[in-house]
Amino acid sequence: MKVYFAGSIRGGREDVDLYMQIITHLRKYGTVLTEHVGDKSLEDKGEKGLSDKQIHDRDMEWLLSANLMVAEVTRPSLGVGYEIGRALEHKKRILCLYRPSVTPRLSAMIAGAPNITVKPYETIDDAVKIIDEYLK
Ligand code: 6IA
Repeated sequence: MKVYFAGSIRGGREDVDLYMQIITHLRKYGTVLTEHVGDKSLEDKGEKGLSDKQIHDRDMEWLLSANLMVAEVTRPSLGVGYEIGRALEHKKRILCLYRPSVTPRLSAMIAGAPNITVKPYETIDDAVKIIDEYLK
């Protein structure tokens, strides 16, 4: 299985450690195409000098090849919202995870979208259980 993990980059990196923990769990199910989203030093590395267009086109190619999208949507990110919309358009399975203690009111365009599974959680243990249940 190929998993596309989406999490905020320019939207704010406060949750990067959590992203990596989720990615580590997702690896048990297959290849995570976007491990860099959980990489703390991504901003310093500057994604190996790729232009915004190169990043967009490469990520879209990965997204189209994925069987599943898992998005951590606690931190509002334009890029993550865009990726979710594109994944919906291509009828991908989409699981969105968010922490109500940080974001009590998730965007209606995510919370109210058809064909997206949206699950609140608080700890990494909760997230692991939700992912296992979803993929059972
Ligand atoms: O709007 P955002 O930057 O928060 O969007 C984050 C989402 O877009 C993630 O789920 C990624 O899949 C994708 N994305 C955005 N920027 C990048 C990137 N480098 N590399 C890979 N994927 C990206 C950004 C430049 C970096 C040096 C800060």
